[in-house]
Amino acid sequence: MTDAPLTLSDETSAALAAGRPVVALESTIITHGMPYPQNLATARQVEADIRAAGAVPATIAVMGGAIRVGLDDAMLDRLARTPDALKLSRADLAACLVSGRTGATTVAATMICAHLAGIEVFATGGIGGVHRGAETSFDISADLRELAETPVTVVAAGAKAILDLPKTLEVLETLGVPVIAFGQDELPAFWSRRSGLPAPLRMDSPAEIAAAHAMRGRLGLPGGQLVANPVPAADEIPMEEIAPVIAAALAEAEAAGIAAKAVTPFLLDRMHGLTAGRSLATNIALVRNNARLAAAIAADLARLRDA
Ligand code: PSU
Ligand code: MN
Repeated sequence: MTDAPLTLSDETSAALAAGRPVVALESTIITHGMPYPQNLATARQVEADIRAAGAVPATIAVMGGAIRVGLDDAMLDRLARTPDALKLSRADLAACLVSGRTGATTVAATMICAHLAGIEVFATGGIGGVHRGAETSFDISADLRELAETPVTVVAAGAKAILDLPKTLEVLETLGVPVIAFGQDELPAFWSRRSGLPAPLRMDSPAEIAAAHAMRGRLGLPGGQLVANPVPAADEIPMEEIAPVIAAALAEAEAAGIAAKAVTPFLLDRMHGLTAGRSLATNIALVRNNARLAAAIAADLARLRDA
């Protein structure tokens, strides 16, 4: 039992009580990752994708002094139109709750809230990681340490290619986080299926990922798993095409002196602008693809618990 200020939707609490599959979803992608109205349409679509795959979606956000797990459509709509929502990571969660303000949870904060609610699988777009130039900026996302600490399996399309991917893999290895490419040997790179980097682990079925999640629990290992699911081929932007756009967005961020929490939202927004929306379409497709895989993993975890 937890004493945390958690408010579960009826649908979420019924599913958890019955041991049915539930997939957590983050909200920073809604408030800081995509423009309105595509953010709202995507949030609704992703929830529908999870339902169609036989699981219950639970989008997580902080509203009115409580962690809401499972937002109804009116809450989703309100959140999508709250441009000044706080971006919450582990460091900000308690402060936002006591302030009563609206906060959107990043990967790190969503993992914490999902775990409090008893949800073991979470779908997002791409996790935060080690930023390029981290050797001087020290900008390393709190998402990485959270993966080492909180036992939730996170399905992403790899780390965002705006990051330093080799350094991100090194930090994940140091932290003991399993990085599992789904169905291929190479680490996917968000908008692109390929990164040129071998993934540390590969699995080809949701059942195997669920079994590995359960085995970590049996071993008493803290922390989660990162599942790196390649964007569907029809929706990808190959690395050769996206690399110069990333370079341009990074140069703009540098010239504008963007730092800390603002970096990732700024870069995503500029990528969308510089590609005339193509990177946004790819982002939407990969989140949907991750939601479907997460639903399958959650279903396999539920079957394991029944066995
Ligand atoms: N994936 C997306 N869009 C996003 C994010 C992930 O497709 O906006 C968000 C996640 O909430 C992730 C955050 O936790 O970006 C990383 O931010 P930072 O680099 O500041 O830790
Ligand atoms: Mn950062």
